[in-house]
Amino acid sequence: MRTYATIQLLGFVFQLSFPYIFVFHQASAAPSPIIRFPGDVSPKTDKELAVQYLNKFYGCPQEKCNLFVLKDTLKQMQKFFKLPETGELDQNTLEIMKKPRCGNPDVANYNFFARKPKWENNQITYRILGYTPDMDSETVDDAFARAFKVWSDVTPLKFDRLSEGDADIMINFGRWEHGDGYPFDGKDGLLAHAFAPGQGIGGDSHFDDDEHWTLGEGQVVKVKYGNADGEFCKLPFFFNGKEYNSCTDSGRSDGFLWCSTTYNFDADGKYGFCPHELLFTMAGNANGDPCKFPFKFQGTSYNSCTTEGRTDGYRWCATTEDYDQDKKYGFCPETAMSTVGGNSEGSPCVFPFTFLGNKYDSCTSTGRNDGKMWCATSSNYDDDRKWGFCPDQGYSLFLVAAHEFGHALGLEHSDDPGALMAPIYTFTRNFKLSQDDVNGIQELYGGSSEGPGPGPGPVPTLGPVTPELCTKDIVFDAVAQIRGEIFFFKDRFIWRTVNPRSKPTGPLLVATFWPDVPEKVDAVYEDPQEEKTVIFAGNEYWIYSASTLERGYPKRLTSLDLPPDVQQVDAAFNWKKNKKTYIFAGDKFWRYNEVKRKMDPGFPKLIADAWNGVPDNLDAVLDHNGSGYSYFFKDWYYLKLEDQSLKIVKVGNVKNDWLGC
Ligand SMILES: [Ca+2]
Ligand SMILES: [Ca+2]
Ligand SMILES: [Ca+2]
Ligand SMILES: [Zn+2]
Ligand SMILES: [Zn+2]
Repeated sequence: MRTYATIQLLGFVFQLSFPYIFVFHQASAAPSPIIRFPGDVSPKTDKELAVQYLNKFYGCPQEKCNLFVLKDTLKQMQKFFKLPETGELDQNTLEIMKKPRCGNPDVANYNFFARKPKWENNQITYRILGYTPDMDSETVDDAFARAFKVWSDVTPLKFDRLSEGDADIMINFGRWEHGDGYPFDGKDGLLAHAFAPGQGIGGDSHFDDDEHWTLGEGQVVKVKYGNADGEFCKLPFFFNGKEYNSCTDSGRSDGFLWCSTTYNFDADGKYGFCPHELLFTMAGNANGDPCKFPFKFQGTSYNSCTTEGRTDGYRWCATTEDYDQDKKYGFCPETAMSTVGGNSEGSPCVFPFTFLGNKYDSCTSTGRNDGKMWCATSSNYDDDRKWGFCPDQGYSLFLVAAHEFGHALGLEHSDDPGALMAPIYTFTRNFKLSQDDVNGIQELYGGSSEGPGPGPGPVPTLGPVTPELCTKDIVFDAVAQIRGEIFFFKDRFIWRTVNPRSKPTGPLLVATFWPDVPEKVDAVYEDPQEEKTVIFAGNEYWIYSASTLERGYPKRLTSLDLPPDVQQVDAAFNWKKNKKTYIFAGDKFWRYNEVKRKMDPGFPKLIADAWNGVPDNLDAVLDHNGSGYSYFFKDWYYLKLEDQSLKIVKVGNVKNDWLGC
């Protein structure tokens, strides 16, 4: 049995010359049937999903919430999300209904918010009752503290953390029905919910522990021991000529998982061990001592962490050989390969595993119709039927908590897609509270006493304001026709329309469809060969099939044969006339052959030499399908070019002709 002391001793020995034999089992190429996984919520029909959604978030009465009768509720939902108000369950509407979101309703005066409740005192207390095993407790504490600070920065509110007794805002994690009659739903779907200010359950905030809680960009792993105790794994990291995306036992013979805390282990040598029950446990009553295997519990011997004896599904172990006698225990930390959801309560993946007779050496989406990656948690799924989802980017506990605390302070959902209080979860790297959120919270509690005082001149805005069409000229970052619809891009937002003569609907967030691209894009076009969306931002580009990012992207502009001094492009479009893609930057342009997947020779050329009267430094270019015209956008105006004659037939105002203002 390994103990704390031997781990420390072994910790510095890396056997770099360990020989490796990699065996890849190739799963059979035959298509696999879609199966029903035990413990998985059964795949609902679109109609069932919609009825449930409208009931839960729009107050559509349970028995009478029939889509044929209640078109109006659907229209209300479509209005809230800036979708065309068709009253039909169309693809755009379903796509939004399937997004991960907050469990609170979107319509006021329903369920949680009967009046306009607020806390009477500016001194508000909170208490963290439970922790997720996904991250260490300091990281969780810090995420909650930062989430409260989002609100105290713009109001006179002060938040004090209590470690015992009753606090105004009691914070906890839970699964499914967790004691308040508003059950969670397994991985994804509902992420969290919170109650409006008030006595008892008022202000309390609950987080679904079937989610993979992170800071939004993959597993957060704080290492133990090694020479970087307490630092975070740097994923991916580089070791012995290879990149690692998770903790590894490479270079070790004892099976302990480790990671580098800087990108280059070979150069820096900074490392620590990844959480493991043989290193430490969490909470419980054993001061974090490691598990002791085997241990005895109610007469049975256990060789791994177990959920026996608990109803909440958390994995635990004894920290002495005999639990029955010593009663010492702790909870098992998530390990590098811990699963999420499923029916294994976070047990790690077991590789290789057998599924429908095939062997798998890594996570797979085989057998599912939702594309989610999963693994078995025993060596044979067919016999044991134990499984879980593989860790992904996860949800940012900070962002979700900041949203929930907004409810706990009295805010309802906002229909401003740029607001923190919008109901759908969207990851953003550089979070800023939007002006809509600031206005909402200051209406309840007033401004920050430390903020800029009243003085002459306009009231300064504190957060980003979601742009509105028609109020003033918008210079678009990109315009593109994608799957038949015209999309207008501006910062984090898009507007879209099928008919170029009608007012586009929106705004929606770019991240709703293309979650990985930066908050400002430079150019977008659709590759007509494979109906893929190509998005440029800075010196990189992304390729999507529908909303799925192609493997290996983003890539550098140089991999499109653009010269390295092109750090950004202005516009790109695929010209229907010759099916070639044109990429514009400054006063030059290039022509890309989509079939040969390379740049045509003889480019760049000067825009002034080839495009009759088209200006340099364009904003966007669009070829409107089948119309025989291409459109060049520059500032507030656009040029309409006849494809055949290459003549500019019109110079028009973007606002009047495209935005229906
Ligand atoms: Ca409370
Ligand atoms: Ca959920
Ligand atoms: Ca542009
Ligand atoms: Zn919410
Ligand atoms: Zn709850």
